[in-house]
Amino acid sequence: MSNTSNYSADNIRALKGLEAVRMRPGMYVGGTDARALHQLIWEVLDNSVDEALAGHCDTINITISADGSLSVKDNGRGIPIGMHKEMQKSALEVVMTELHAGGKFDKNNYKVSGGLNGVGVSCVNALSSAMKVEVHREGKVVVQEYSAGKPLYDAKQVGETDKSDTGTTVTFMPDASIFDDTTFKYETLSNRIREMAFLNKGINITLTDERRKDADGNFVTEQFFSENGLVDFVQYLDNTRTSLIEKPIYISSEEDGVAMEVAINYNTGYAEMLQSYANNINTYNGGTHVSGFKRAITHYFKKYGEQNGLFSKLKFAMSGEDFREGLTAVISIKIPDPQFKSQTKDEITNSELTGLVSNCVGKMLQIYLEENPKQARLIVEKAVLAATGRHAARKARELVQRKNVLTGSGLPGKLADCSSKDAESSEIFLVEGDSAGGTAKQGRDRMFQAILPLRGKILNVEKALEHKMYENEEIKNMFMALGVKIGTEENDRALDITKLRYHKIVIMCDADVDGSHIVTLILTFFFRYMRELIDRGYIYIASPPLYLVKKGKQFQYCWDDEERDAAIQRFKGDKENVSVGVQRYKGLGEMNAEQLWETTMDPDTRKLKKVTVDSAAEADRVFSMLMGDEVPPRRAFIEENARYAKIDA
Ligand code: 0RA
Repeated sequence: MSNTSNYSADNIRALKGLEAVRMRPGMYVGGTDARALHQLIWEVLDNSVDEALAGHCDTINITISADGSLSVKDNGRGIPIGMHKEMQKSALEVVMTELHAGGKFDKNNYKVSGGLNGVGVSCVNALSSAMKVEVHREGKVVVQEYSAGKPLYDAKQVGETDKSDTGTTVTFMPDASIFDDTTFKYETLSNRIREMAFLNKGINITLTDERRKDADGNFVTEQFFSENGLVDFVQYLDNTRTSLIEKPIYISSEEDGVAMEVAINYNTGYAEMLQSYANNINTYNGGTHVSGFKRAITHYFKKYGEQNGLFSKLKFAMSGEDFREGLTAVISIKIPDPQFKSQTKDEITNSELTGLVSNCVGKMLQIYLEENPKQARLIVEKAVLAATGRHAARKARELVQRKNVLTGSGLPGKLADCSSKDAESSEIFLVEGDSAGGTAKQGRDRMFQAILPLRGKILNVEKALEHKMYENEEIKNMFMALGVKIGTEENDRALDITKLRYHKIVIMCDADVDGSHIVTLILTFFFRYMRELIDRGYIYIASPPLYLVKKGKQFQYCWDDEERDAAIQRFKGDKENVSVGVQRYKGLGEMNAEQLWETTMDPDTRKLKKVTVDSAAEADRVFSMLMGDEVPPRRAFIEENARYAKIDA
């Protein structure tokens, strides 16, 4: 398969296309940050998953190599290797280097899985300092390599193989001159791969990290496979909670070319966990499919309750959300022509979905309710409790929020506010303990830094009824200080942050077990009740240093053991008998005001960790596990992670 050597117009056009991708990565993968970097993997993985969904592939292996490159290997049909007549080069090269070449090889099935942008493997190629593709097909092994998207040589046959051995392996090294950081994060990969395995049952996916070895000296590796798809998914999401019903309710249908699957579980907790997907993309803000689902749930459970007199003692109307307390559900639709509200694809708008999902879920629910009266009653009785709780919470909340208005400034007495009234440039430190709070007040820059000391452990909102929250002093103080309101007449869960007083909310706790527990309690509160603050990137965790290394008048703060050892080494130099002092900070209280400012509060030198959520499903599971009732999974998790592994801070 030789190429025409004269440089054709096509070649020049292809190169121009790839150059455009390199010039504006934002337009193609949404930027150059960690999220954009991982977007590259999803692009490559999606091609293999599509091959599996078309029924040609059942195994996908993903490997992070020791050098930091990534490879995705599948046993699909292999990318076509013949000559592309029009383009005068191999079809393989066309797929790998032409923007949007995917469509030119119509695979007779719509592309369902979706890297955020569906930009194709050529985009990943353009953004990689090195890429290699190896195809097994028609008894041949064919390879081609690229740099910044440009082929280093024509696709060439390097060997033979059995005709039945087919597949594609794509290996790439993200371009360090484009991305801020080219380190792939294992947790990000494993969370998304797990999700993909649940959403597309029957595919064997393995993830291997050759950068790390386990205790036995083997590379860290995980296998993902789901036999029952969404049913497995909701059970996984709920495995740290106590189930209310015996087994999940499962619904699937295919109508007008739209495939729909829903799994529903109820647990004894208070959180609503509704995950929705369109073509394997997490529609974080829901959309028409979610509206249809909610409509059916409200309508049929309400009808059942009415018909069976289960609301007879209730003095107020049931609301839709009452039927979703303790609900864990996953909705997945696959649709040929998805329409999304925006570039970020977090909301689907195809109007036909509402009726479609609502009808189908409704039909199945009717059957379920008829056949499972015991479970039906449990669910509706739980909803009645939820309604009662909602009313108690509303009263408690209104009391607190009214009082705020009455007490003049509406600010808690413990708050040392900053003088600036500009929320965007203002920060508030939520500080563990009155004494550290005092030090922080002395050390801060009062122009833009406010301090709110919190006493002891705040309420665990994962286990408490909502109204308890509004009776908790520390939580009340946080509400007042932040200027955030929950609940309107129509919607008890609505969050009003238009009067938010600070755009940086920094949790500052001791670097010990109690301190991490308090951080987790505060994060649970934000995650469950003020999620928008996390999503907007307003929540941070302060990181005080762990050590102070001293020699005479020289000193250095260190944030981990490695840094400490390096500092000791540096102070010692090549002399033997030098005494170097090491102080381990157990709490914020061991620092004076100046030290606390220097190390932890000064914007020029501090190390703040921004709290972000990669995967809402995973975060939900972690919070329910860390803060919920069941002890064994929590113990296992803490032993495994010992830190906030799942919270990308
Ligand atoms: C174009 C056409 C065909 C398969 C593929 C592309 C394909 C692409 C990738 C990317 C990763 N793994 C892949 N597997 C297949 C269809 C070829 C045919 O009709 O046999």
